[in-house]
Amino acid sequence: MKNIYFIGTAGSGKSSLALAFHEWMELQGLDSILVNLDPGAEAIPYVPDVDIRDWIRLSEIMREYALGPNGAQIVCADLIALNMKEVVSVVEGFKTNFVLIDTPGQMELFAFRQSSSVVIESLGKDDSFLVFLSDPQLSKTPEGFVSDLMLCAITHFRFSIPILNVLSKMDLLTDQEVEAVLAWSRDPYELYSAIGERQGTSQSVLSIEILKALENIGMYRELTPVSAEMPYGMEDIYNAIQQSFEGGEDLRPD
Ligand SMILES: Nc1nc2c(ncn2[C@@H]2O[C@H](COP(=O)(O)OP(=O)(O)O)[C@@H](O)[C@H]2O)c(=O)[nH]1
Ligand SMILES: [Mg+2]
Repeated sequence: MKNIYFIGTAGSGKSSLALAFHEWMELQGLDSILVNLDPGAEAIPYVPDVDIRDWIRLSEIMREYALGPNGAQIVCADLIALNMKEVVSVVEGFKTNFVLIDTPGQMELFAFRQSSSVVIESLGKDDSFLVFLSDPQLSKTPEGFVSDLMLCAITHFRFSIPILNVLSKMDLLTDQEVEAVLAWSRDPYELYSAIGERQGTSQSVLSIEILKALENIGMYRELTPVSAEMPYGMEDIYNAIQQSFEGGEDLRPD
């Protein structure tokens, strides 16, 4: 069983991409299940096979603990860990090869809470893979691109499991914008010069210094453009997962 986590900022397209990838896998004859880990999810674009809301619901926690939505989200994030034993036994009951995990809306609830380590350990850390979604509205400017690269690096640092950084919703950008973002991701000097064009601001100086640090720690990698809407890039996600687990061997039926 391989666990694929979809993680990114609120609205970056996690739920949509998890569904699009599930549908693509189905077409390839690959079995997978969809797991919703967001206790506060109100509208999900799919019917989850396993749903954390069967154990924990944001609205109920707000009532029970007399908390607002933000405080309740944090209590929920921590409660997920307490219920993981049961969640894992339900997931394992599916006897599937791929578990696609849609993480909570706000990425800090997953990336920055200790309970997410419990989630990952419970489902099996060695069999885990992260798909980090960069939001195109952020990544289309050079400084936004650096910020997204940092978020991805922080996520990688937190979990130390293999990670693929995708440019989500690429259909929302023009061809030129996609090309520019991909060029920055391929070649740091392209990004240096894009930032250089906005020279003089303290923000651009900071971006360059951060970029150098990211390069030094090996977090500078090519972005994979994807779109749940089109759909586009699903095969690239699959290949990255395969490469990470099997050294590239394809598990698809002939
Ligand atoms: N154009 C476009 N819109 C998308 C795509 N993926 C998601 N969206 C939209 O972006 C919004 C947020 O998507 P969602 O999957 O709920 O994001 P999440 O909060 O990260 O789970 C929704 O309105 C989606 O319809 C995509 O590939 N292309
Ligand atoms: Mg979602």
